[in-house]
Amino acid sequence: MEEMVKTCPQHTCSWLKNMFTLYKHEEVWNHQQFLEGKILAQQSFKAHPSDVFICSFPKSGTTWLKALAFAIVTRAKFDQSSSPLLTTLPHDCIPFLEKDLEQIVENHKNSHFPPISTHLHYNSLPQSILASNCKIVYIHRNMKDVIVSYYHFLRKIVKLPMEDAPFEEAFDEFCQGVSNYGPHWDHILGYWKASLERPEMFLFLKYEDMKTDPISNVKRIAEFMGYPFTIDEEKAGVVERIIKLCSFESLSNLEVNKSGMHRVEETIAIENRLFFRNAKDGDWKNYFSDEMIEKIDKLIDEKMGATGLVLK
Ligand code: PAP
Repeated sequence: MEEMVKTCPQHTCSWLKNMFTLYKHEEVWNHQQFLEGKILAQQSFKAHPSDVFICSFPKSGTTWLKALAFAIVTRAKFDQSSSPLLTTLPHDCIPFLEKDLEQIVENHKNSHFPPISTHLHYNSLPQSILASNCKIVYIHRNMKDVIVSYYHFLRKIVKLPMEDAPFEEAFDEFCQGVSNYGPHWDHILGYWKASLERPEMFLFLKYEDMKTDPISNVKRIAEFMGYPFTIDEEKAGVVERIIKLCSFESLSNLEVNKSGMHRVEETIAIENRLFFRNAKDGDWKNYFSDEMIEKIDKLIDEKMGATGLVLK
């Protein structure tokens, strides 16, 4: 597998002092470990019709959506004082297709636990997911904030201060489609087009909308996943409690998310705190020059204009 990956076109990110290399496969750029995970999943993953996939481009709200999905699905078992979310990073509560195949097989055998997350493009999903008509919850976020979030996440992983990691270069690279799971727009377009063809399979969520109206969005997620809230639950404030438990303020202040580590593979671990930065909408305004705004708005119009999806 490693040999195969090494034959793919490569790009080494100079803005990260050449400490991060991406490989292009099926028109998508990936870090080696995610590409290997993709190929393994494509070769061996067998979906169950009851699986629900949480799909996203990196830095689009995955951690939040995973926490919400976990809290929704497990609410009969745990409340806000006993939830594993209090002691476990959301990424470790819901398996990731490109990494946790063994755990997913165990979950299939032992229990009914539908959510599985992935960053794979729609066209790269293992065939059995589509053949089984699995439900897909897709979250997307405006491209400008995704770029800023991605920039900080990677530079912190390789431990570079901002002055040593030129944002302009990171921006240009992203706009060329070269980022982990990039191009960003192809990710969104793939799911968007599929959702037009098979609307019953998809729930499309926007990070910014979830922030402005969490209650109706959380109800939509629960309903779509097959775990609708009862009227009694709604009256008892269960929806609000789940929103509070999974909020950025609550999760980012938990000890596990301040000091714990997330194992990505045997030899690589990421600090949990890197998944929680500031969760601000429009933080890009602190980073983009006028020229960058012009360039990216043009790119968004070019790539996404016809969809009606507002991503600026
Ligand atoms: P991932 O792809 O590495 O899992 P993902 O969770 O999709 O990352 O995105 C991380 C962003 O979500 C961060 O945004 P920022 O860099 O602009 O701050 C992170 O702060 C934000 N985030 C994490 N948890 C939450 C939450 N509970 N509510 C809202 N936003 C959150």
